[in-house]
Amino acid sequence: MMEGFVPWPAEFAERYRREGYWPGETLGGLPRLHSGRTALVDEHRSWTYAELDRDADRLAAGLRRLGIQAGDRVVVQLPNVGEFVVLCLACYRAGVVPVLALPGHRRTEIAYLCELSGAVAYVIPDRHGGFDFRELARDVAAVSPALQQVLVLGDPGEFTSLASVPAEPEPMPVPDPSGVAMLLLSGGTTGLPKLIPRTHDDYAYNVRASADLCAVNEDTCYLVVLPVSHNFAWGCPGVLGVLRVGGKVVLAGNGSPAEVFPLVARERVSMVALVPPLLVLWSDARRRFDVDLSSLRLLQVGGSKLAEPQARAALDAFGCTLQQVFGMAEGLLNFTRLDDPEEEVVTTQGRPLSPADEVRVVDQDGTGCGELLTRGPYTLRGYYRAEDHNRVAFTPDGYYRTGDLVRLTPAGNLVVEGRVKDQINRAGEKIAAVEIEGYLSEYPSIREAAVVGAADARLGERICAFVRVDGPAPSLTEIRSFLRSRGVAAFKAPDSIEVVNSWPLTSVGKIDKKALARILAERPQSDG
Ligand code: J2J
Repeated sequence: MMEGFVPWPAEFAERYRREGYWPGETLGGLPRLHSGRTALVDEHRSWTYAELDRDADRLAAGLRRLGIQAGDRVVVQLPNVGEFVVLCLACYRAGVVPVLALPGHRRTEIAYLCELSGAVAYVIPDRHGGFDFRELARDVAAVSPALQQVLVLGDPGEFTSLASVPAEPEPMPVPDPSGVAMLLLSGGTTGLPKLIPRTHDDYAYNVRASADLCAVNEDTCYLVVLPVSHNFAWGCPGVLGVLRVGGKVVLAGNGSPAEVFPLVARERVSMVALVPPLLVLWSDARRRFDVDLSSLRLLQVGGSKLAEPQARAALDAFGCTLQQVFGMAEGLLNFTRLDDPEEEVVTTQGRPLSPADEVRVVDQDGTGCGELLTRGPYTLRGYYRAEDHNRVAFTPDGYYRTGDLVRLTPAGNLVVEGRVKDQINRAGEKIAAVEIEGYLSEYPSIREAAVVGAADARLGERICAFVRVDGPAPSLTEIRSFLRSRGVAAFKAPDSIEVVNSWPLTSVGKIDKKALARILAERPQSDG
């Protein structure tokens, strides 16, 4: 068993097997069927199922030949390209454990992921979004002693070309289904993101049950506009759920209506996962584009709270089924059902996917609203190599403390009312406030910083940094370039800065972030 992984207690694992949640499926086995059909389309090319299967086998063999062994970790930072899918399948087949980073991550995040995971390889595109990832890889390699290989999609420079890796397929032992298949990134609340171990057993169930719930079948054409490495797009049911049953996956570089609507029409896309800001953009744009979107059957939306008027506007604009998804890379997924009454769909975030999901709402003040705790057949029992953090993130009986405040409707659906975790949810992107506070406090003229989320009509929340300064107050541009120079992902940069002379304090003398949030809330809302 992988060191640093917290398994389910034996009695739970036995029960999940006995009750059929964990039949012993592994993730690499998924697309071995359906051979002549188109499996995958990206901006540059397409793969049939047979081609995807063969490419995954060849790459799995090639990874082995490079000396990357079962159980080794590989940090994967690729954009929405077909090679991401091939690589993950190859890793699953070889028992190699991909660590799914986001394209926006930079030196600070990637070096940390390499160190924490002990990665032996790092996979990047040559350039993407105007950024040269080989420069990033040089910086990362310089501080990551365990890293032996950098594999590059495109022009490799001094590194190894990903295209040169595939080798003649060889028989390989099927990985243990109860072993770790991959490491996903958490939103993080206490600093840099934690790593979430997902086993073959648990994730295969996550994928299969989500696909069943969403009635995915071989006629499904699933469009990916969110980062494909995000749990929502990858496995809920996402790419893996669609490939499992012989549907088609279309990978798009971004979600802008001008680029994506014609693609929906051309490929006859039937299903897509969106975050609320994208759903709003799509709804607003719907009437401006004379494009045939009649193939759309299911719009999934999740990642941050969808406001009821926005849900109604989407129903008006598209006239297809809308589904709210309240999920987390840690595991638990809540979905509104395809046949739920419209009222539940527009006002709630759905209910747990599995009959084996155990949820508790810790209502301390009798208001009906409290922190959501959960455990189940696809919810982690501990973050990877995070013993201290695990003591606070889980109850002694193994429930994960989600940090989300929820209430239950009479119909049994959950409504997300807020959160207790010190995190900002910017357009579905999660950022730990303390992480940004740490960077800001290193800025020469900043003495102290407190970062809070401010309501934003477009993003849901934007990042507002309150600072106490010694000398001239930094501008937003200065802060952005400071963070860039520290190798921090651009999506973590504050959207606004507020200079204060003193802090509102709580009764125990800490900075009162609720009071700071109230200051922002009392102002007229920006429309972004
Ligand atoms: C309010 N808050 C939500 C929702 C997530 C599907 C969908 C989303 C994610 C995801 C995911 C929310 N309304 N509908 O992995 O498979 C907030 C909660 C939650 C956190 C998890 C999936 N949907 N959230 O967003 O790991 O605070 O996963 O705990 O990125 O996002 O974030 P993440």
